[in-house]
Amino acid sequence: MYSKRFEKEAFKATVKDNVKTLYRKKIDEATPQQIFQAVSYAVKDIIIDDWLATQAEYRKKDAKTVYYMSMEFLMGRALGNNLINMTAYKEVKEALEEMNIDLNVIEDEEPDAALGNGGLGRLAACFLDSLATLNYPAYGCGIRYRYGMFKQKIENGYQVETPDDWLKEGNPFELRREEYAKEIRFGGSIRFEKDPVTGKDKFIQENYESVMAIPYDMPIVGYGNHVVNTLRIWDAQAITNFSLESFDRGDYHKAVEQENLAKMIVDVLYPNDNHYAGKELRLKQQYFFISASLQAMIEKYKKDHDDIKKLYEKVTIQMNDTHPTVAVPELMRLLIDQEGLSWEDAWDVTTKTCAYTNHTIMSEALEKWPIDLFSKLLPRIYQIVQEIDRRFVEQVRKQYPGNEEKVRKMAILRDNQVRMAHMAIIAGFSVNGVAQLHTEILKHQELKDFYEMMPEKFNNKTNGITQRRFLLHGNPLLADWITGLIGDGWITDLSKIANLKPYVNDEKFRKEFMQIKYQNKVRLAKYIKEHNGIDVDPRSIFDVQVKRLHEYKRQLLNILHIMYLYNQIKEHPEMSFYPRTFIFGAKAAAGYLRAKETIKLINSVADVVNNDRSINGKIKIVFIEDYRVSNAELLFAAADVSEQISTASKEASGTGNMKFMLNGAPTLGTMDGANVEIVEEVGKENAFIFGLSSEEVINYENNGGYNPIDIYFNDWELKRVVDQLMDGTYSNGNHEMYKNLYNSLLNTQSTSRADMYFILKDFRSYAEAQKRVEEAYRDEQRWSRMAMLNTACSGKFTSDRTIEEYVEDIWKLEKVYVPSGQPE
Ligand code: T68
Repeated sequence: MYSKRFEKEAFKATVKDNVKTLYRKKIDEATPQQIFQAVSYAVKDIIIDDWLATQAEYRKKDAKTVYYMSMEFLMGRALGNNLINMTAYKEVKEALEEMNIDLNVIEDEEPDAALGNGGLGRLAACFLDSLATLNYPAYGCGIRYRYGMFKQKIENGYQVETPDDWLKEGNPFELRREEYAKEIRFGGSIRFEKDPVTGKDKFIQENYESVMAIPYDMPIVGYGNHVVNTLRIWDAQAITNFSLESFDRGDYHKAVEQENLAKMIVDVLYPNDNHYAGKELRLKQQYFFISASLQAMIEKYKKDHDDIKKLYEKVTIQMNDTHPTVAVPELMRLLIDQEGLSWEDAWDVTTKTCAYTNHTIMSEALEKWPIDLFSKLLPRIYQIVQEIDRRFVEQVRKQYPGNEEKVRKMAILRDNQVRMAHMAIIAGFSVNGVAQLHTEILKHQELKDFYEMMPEKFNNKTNGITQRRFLLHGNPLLADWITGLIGDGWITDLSKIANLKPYVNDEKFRKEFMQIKYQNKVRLAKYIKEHNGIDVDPRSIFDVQVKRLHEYKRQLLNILHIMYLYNQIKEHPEMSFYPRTFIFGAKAAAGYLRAKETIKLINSVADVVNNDRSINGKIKIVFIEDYRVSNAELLFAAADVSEQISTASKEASGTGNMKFMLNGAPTLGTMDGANVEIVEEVGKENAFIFGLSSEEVINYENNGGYNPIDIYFNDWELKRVVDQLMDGTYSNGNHEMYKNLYNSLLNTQSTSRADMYFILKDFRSYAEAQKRVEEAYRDEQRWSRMAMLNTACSGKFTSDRTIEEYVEDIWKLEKVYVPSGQPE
């Protein structure tokens, strides 16, 4: 479709030209990084034509737009993905080959745009891909962090964080839009005045500090449809630019200080997933990008419409968790203070515009801002929150007379805190969970009172992932093979992948499928050799757990089980054991002690086991350093077993589970999050399910937990493993190294419950499930059928399906078709 502009000779000439103008070099003198830049600019040049055409068409059609507000967009690399979606990947690869340039090598020059922690941020990125591909007008709104998710180094087995200087070489795809800069105000005080003319109340913020928000736009290319949407991320800049004037007056330091204070807002992404820290700078970040995005949104709306009371007909704001929830009072502020609406009218607009997605039920992740901090930083916003709360409490009292318990549980302001989730639910017209099980738990446990009072708001939107990145780009061998069998319809309609099902019954096709898996394992083995110096056998079972390190995700269960297997093999060298390669990848939040100890444990066990020649390489353990979107693509493609072993009820959905399934790796997991729906699609005979159910877990929790001591004393093999945390086996005799982990399982000293995540409780059930994995793998016929069926049954888990559901039930958007923006 783009073949005209990607006509090889023309494209090659542009790349050469770009190398010349950017670097004053000939192509054969350019570094791979320089070639990456030159190629990217050539690609961007073509994208811009469609970008212009798309935005013009949206305006002409006056189409409703969704604003996806998110503190995180975990985009990964852009070049390969853009080429894929422009359906020009193969042509460009060939063109570059003719210049002796390997596109894969060039792609590796691009740093990941890691403006997110994990699932929540990556979901936002998949949603943008699907929105553009499905022809829906959409903006992603976020922050242009100067430093994204930290880079992880493993030194002596420990995680060491280093800054992610992702903009060092410049970002060829972004566009700075100085002309849309917005002023953002913090702090000060509010004076209140009657307008002499209208007699209305006026609120004047005084003695505030302000910064400028400057937008950078990134193109989001739809697949093969000429649509280019926008991810708008905001940079911060001091208002009084470091001026000569202040320099002359000797205010040099003050000027620099201001400059630095402003910049600090967007310096760094907070590296916690599923955890709330309550830092002032974080709230500043939230208000900063929300206020800027809403100001820009209203300005854009007013260009073509004069009735602000009908804003909701053209705009929906989707809040990705509670992080963007200041959007509620900020929209109220803009409508009342700037647009002159009454409270009632402003509330009507706001509550028809805002919708909220919940991503967790864990209490430690819920945002509850201290009122003190909140009201000082955002004085006018706090007044508005107070009024929202006052009116809501009035309503609760009316509906539940005499029931002050309800007020206590449901109010926004309580115990000196602003409870952001409550505000999001009260003001949002939609509240959704991210998998069926999660939504049911929200309705009947965590948010029970809200569900009873406003059941119509609650709905489920099971997460999804984009097959364009996680199959078409990440696993080209499998993608081509599938297209050869069933055509390429699956690329934009993943339900078509079910057409693989008939081929599952034919041994020839199953063999081919496994042959591709093998080649992907060879590709990963090469990566592991280069990065870890470890030899792994691609014929062994590749058992993979990659995700953020968190206690509830239970990487500890996985490694304890490996320690147990190792003990067994040592004790019974003759026992039959199918060789396994256990692969981990995970970043731990910098201040999360137990998580970091778990990384050290994995690496120490790896050291001992990988170097024990007596076990003949039956077990290998690999910790992939700096797990991120780009190397994730290799891992999903090469996995045999997908470890999804969270404590039931804790993982809201999971999305990695879907990426593994799509690439033909059966799930070894608990009945948690979207695992439940995966099993529903593929059949439980094609997965390995174990452990407590969510009801059982919740039951224990409501009754004060369970006692792991009984299990510990009654299962000597498990006891031995737990004791090995303390006896120096994996710490060169140091008895303290894993004491936090040991205590988390058994203790009693700490304030929290022992084994909060039911690791010992689920251990035997997990070990049995692992035995079933081994048995199944030994039977080649059976395994190949299971693996291929996982791919064939993954149709539901595309983010295209998820987005169509959001559009249908919440956003009510219309598709807009865009003619090619290419000049003829
Ligand atoms: C994840 N949440 C869920 N949070 O854990 C996962 N939190 O089950 C789900 O599939 C995914 O969201 C998408 O719905 C997160 O990733 C965070 O990263 C996060 C970040 C900051 C603060 C709190």
